[in-house]
Amino acid sequence: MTAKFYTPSAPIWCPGCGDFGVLASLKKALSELRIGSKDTVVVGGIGCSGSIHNNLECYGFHSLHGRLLPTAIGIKLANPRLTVIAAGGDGDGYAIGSGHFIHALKRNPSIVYIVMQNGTYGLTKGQPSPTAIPGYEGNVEIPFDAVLTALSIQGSSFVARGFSANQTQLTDLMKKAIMHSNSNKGFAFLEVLSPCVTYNDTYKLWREQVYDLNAERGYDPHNRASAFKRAYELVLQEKIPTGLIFEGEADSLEKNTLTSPVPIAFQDISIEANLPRYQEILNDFH
Ligand SMILES: Cc1ncc(C[n+]2csc(CCOP(=O)(O)OP(=O)(O)O)c2C)c(N)n1
Ligand code: SF4
Ligand SMILES: [Mg+2]
Repeated sequence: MTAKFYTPSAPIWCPGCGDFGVLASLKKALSELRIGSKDTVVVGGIGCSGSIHNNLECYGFHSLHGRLLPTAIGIKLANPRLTVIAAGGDGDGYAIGSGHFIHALKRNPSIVYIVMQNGTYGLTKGQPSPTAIPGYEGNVEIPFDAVLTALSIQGSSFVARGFSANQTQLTDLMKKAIMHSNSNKGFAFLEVLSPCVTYNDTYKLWREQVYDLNAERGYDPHNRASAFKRAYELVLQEKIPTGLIFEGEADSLEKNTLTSPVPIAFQDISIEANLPRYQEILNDFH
């Protein structure tokens, strides 16, 4: 594969798209944490949101639709020293990519996963996504709630939700998510309510519905059972819980699987250095 150096381009999003807010707080979080461009990889999904990495000065990878998580996990396992951020849409992550989402929560790789949730397939012009509300483009189904799902998976270690229109809270959540994964504590899942002004303008509705759980007296983000109970109560009241909803401890995928102290990316894989081992493998086939 060839490497290409380039200057970040201007976003292609419609004026007012929530994804601008996601990009702004991601840039702010990375710069406030002083994480260098050369140490960062952003893996984009397919969708309007999935072009976010084109606007950042760091390594970027445009994955296949719904396949950004296995791509990002592979990068992390090859070089755990990198800050690895997967970022895509709700269609990408909760429809075609839903199996990868569930298993990433279970395996707990130390990467950040940002989902720009807009209740629609923006890029393909406004079909209902799994998070679409009843009545949107003929949808009759109860929306998929990724936060409740993430809380219900026992291996999950970080679950948060922000709103692109609340930059202070979102930047704080991004920093917390990056610090969680960069401390090798596992998978930091951050859903961001990021309205699609062209096909599903939910700014007004979401401003009324968002509810900051961290502002609630006595809320304990370290207790999975009470976090689930409270988040579910709020959903039944047609509120959308935001903030750091849960942070717990579970062994990370790297801890459970990597055996060599030298990351794969730094190992000498030249034929000369490995000839005896290659010979041994070949002999096994004789
Ligand atoms: C395998 C495959 N199936 C379908 C598509 C068509 N497609 C492109 S983007 C997209 C959905 C995008 O929705 P979402 O992930 O929510 O991103 P948004 O545009 O809303 O940010 C679909 C179905 C595709 N590119 N590849
Ligand atoms: S179509 Fe929607 S999601 Fe896509 S750039 Fe425009 S406002 Fe954003
Ligand atoms: Mg979408």
